[in-house]
Amino acid sequence: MLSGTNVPPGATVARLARDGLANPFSSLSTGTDTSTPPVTITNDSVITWLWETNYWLQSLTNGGGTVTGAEIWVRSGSNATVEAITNLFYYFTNWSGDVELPNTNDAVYDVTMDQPRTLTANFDVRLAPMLTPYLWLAGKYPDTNDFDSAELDDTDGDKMKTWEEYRAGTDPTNPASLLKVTDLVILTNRNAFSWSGVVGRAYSVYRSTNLLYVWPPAPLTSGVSVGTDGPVRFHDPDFTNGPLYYRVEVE
Ligand SMILES: [Ca+2]
Repeated sequence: MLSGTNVPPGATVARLARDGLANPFSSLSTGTDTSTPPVTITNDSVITWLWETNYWLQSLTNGGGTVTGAEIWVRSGSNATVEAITNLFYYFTNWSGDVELPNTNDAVYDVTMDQPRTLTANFDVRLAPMLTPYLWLAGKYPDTNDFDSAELDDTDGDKMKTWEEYRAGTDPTNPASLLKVTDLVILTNRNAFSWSGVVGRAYSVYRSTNLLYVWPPAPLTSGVSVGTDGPVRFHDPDFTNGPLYYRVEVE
């Protein structure tokens, strides 16, 4: 910004540049409202400013974490350092976007600002061995930090391990919350039974005539879902005489 144009003798002019303006020729890499010293005009004068190119360093995040060192103007050709700060129960995976190779897997990352850059820090959730997120386990068991063991427990005694309850969408701290068959009806023209469904889960139903054999690879039906938590009713009109066994699986 130029103030004091068409100035009378004795007046002063000053160059002002505000960090964050869209003008890429600001000579300022940091700070706000910095200006050159005022210049006193005593006669007809020409003032030429030597603008230096600066590039904007932008950061984004994907997942659980933040970035420090970005959202600044950096003088062209200079290095900048950003750092990915990982939230609890997450881990940093890599940088993406306007990256320089290699080193995109290091949380502390130096880049040469020879162009505007937008860097995305990617984070992912930490998982126990059976793929239960630490974050979910921490919500259920706030008094432990041994989540690898916690997912193998059955703390509510309902015969479902914690990692199984995570996959089923049930509560591992509530013995009334579990995946189970809730009723079975044998009619003249079909078998029917229900199980406890959870929103956001999909179920497959298998049928076998003998538990000593492996379950058939193809389910009777799959992709069964519910709009609200509650019983899911399944009808099997194509049954044979003799014992039949059904299995419900969370996909
Ligand atoms: Ca339970």
